[in-house]
Amino acid sequence: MRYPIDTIRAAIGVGMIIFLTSCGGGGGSIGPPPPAPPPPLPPPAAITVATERVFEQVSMLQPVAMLQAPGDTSRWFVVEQQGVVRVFPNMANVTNADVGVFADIRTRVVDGGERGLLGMAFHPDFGNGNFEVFLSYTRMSGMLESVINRFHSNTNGMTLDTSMDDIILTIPQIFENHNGGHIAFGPDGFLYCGWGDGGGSGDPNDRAQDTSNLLGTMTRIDVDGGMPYAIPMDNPFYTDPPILCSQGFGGGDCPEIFAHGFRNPWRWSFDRQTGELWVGDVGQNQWEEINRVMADGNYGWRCREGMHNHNMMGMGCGGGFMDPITEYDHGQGQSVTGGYVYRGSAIPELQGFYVYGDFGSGRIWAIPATSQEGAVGQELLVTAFDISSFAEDNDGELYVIDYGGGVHQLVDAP
Ligand SMILES: [Ca+2]
Repeated sequence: MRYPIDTIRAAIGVGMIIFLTSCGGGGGSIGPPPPAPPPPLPPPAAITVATERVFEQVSMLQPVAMLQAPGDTSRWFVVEQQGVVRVFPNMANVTNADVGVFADIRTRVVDGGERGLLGMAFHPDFGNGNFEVFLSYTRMSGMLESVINRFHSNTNGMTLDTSMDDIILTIPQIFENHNGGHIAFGPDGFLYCGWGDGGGSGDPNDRAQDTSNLLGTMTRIDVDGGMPYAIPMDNPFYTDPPILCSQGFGGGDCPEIFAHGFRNPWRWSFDRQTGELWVGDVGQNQWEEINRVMADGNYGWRCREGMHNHNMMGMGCGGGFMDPITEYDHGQGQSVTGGYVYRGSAIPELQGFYVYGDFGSGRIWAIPATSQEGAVGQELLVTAFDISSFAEDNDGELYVIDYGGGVHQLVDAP
């Protein structure tokens, strides 16, 4: 099963490009020798990294995320798509005997394909008088829907009580794919959520440009400020009083929306130094893209795919799009997995680079976090992993999550 990808399409017509250069026969001509070519420009500083398998003796089934709790480097939490969150000590020689179940919501979740338990976020004050954890998943409730559910730990952070419903919001899903589902608190303390366009091919219902629903958007809500949540006053469509789209749509522009025009913002993160929001938006047939997302930005889909026109018919296609910071075509990969801006210490030359990868090709790239639209990423590695996610520990070191069931740390290489 190939999961964040709709399908891996048959080889795209990437024909071999043959540069025919004329060969000046040259023999016998008389005259001074041609001037020596100028010396080549020095290459950009090389970034040499490798991956190193870690926690090898911990079994995990189709992991889609791995995270640490705020202020706690002693444990890791692994999110399995089927609906289980496992917890284990952050020790090199940890084995399955050390692994516990933090949460098991398999009876709530419908999984398979792009459905399942897709995201998890600790409240920023978790462990500091607060024991709230938010899970994002798909379920059947008459129809398929995406859900964000708040749960509490009654065991001082050891396990999660998942018996009670505290539903924050739901979004009906007509199609099974493009559910987004990643959730995370921003440095502003608000909960951000990424939502796909609702699925199908080509956004058939034109959702991502329609700001009267939450499909195809990044949302930003204040889960501490009201029931089920409050709207930050600087959200682009804030009104007083706000009319919530807590079931996916409302009467007008949804005040939850932070930015829109996404196809499937599967994985994204905040730069821990600058607070900037970096989003990998999975493309359709041609272009995978990385966006640095600003409030009220329109990131183009379905009018645009990457930096290219896709379908300019329909709402929202008049212009004013934000172009991606970088894109790559389907000769390089098929389904982008957003990563993190590296702010760790183990790989000095990677400092300040945004790291991202591809689920289909296993490639990993980096690009300076200061890049402007249209920059080109530097390929770091070609791995054999199905990269479902990246993880960042509390010290800023990065890990690659293989959907096949492994965790690999990014390490420095000579
Ligand atoms: Ca876009």
